[in-house]
Amino acid sequence: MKAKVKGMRWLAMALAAGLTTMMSAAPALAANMGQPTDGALGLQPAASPLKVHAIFFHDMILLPIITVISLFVLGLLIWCIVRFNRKANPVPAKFSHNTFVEIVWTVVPVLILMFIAIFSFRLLFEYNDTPKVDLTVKAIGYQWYWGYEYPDQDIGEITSNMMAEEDVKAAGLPESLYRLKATEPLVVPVNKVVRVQVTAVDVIHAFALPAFGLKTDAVPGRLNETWFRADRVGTFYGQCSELCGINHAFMPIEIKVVSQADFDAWVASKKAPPAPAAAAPAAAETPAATPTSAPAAPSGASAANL
Ligand SMILES: [Cu+2]
Repeated sequence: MKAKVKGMRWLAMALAAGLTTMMSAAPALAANMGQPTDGALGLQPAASPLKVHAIFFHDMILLPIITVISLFVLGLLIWCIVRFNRKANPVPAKFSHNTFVEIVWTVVPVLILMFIAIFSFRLLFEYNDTPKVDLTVKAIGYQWYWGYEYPDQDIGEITSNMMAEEDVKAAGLPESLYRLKATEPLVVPVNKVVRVQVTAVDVIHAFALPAFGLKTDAVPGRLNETWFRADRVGTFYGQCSELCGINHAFMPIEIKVVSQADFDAWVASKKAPPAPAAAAPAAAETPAATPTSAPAAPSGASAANL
């Protein structure tokens, strides 16, 4: 019997030690900013205030409560198994109610949930109350890619597909960016409040990016809204997070955070009508062709013959 108790104690200690090691190892492994890290534990590092607060809620509020409750229940189980098995307790007690215990196990969970709710609602309100907006972008989910619009900058929809595996390799990018790298990123300025209006055209998708704590459903016929303020320059990756069909895993979200000057330059480049820029070299190399083709234009027959 004593040996059994010793064994149980040893098991409990081993479990506690394992849990501590796992928790202390988590921050060291979760090093990659803006993308997943192989073998890491914990949430991706934060690059926006919402995510900082979401991590606080998870690490400082939920995780300790979950750990304490799990260990408490594990202890109760072990105690029951050891103390009240048939050999140790051949004559079981016959009572079936205990008012005090019943009140405790009703009131304590209510208090725990109320405590969690204080932090949970604070975070929910923060997600909901968008601060003064500096930039509005619209993200539209399609089967299976994203379209980005900048209504205030008069930039029409930019199609953002997944970058093919061979293109990721050809660009010299790490293999881990396959299925995260997009052909066109969503470009935003750093330290500016970006409002993202999220919708979809065909089925429900979800606009999600862990480093900014974003996860908003893209629902056809509805305009959802979320926001972020990227606190550093860099490239951040997310993925559609609503099972939306066969190519669900192939519609990444890439957000490129740049300085205001770089953003202005990018806006100017997107605004410039592409036709003249593309036509310029062609026009330069065919100056002779233009006069000859111009007189030919009225004569439909000769143009057709050519
Ligand atoms: Cu999707």
